[in-house]
Amino acid sequence: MERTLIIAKPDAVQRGLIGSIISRLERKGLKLIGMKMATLDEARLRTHYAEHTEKPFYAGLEQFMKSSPVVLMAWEGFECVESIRILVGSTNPRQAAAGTIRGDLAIGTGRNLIHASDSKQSGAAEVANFFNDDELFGYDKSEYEHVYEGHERE
Ligand code: IDP
Ligand code: MG
Repeated sequence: MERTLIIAKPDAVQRGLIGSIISRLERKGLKLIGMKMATLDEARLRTHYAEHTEKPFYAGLEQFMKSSPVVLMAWEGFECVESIRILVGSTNPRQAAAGTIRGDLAIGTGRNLIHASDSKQSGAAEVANFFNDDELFGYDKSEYEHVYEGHERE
């Protein structure tokens, strides 16, 4: 099972779209294993967005990500990192496919509602960065036999 860190960004909180984001992932059949609200500070953002700190948009991105609380979530599922990136859509919401979260609900690249991990490795690392072990929940999901074949959930 892979893990993905999802951040409902300040625009999702301000626009009342937290529930829509959660619903999309729930409806896919994924398992929510951790969730909390937080205000992200500069140090956390610099670590999280380490690959972007030298880019021209970073200052604006950091300012925006600090502008109001966010909702942090850890999700788990079979090959879920790629599935979630597909559900989330392209970074530029104007180019994101209709039906995706960004394609349906956002316009600006710097206001694209949601962060989602981009690889199995970053998913594991990002979940570990934002959640302590006692904030993550392992539990049986009764619908799993209707979502997965047996070998996919081992
Ligand atoms: P991703 O969120 O789809 O993985 P990344 O390239 O990792 O996209 O960029 C991280 C975040 O930085 C984006 O989600 C977006 O908020 C912001 N960003 C990326 N490129 C631009 C840009 O060209 N202008 C403004 N913001 C950008
Ligand atoms: Mg990224």
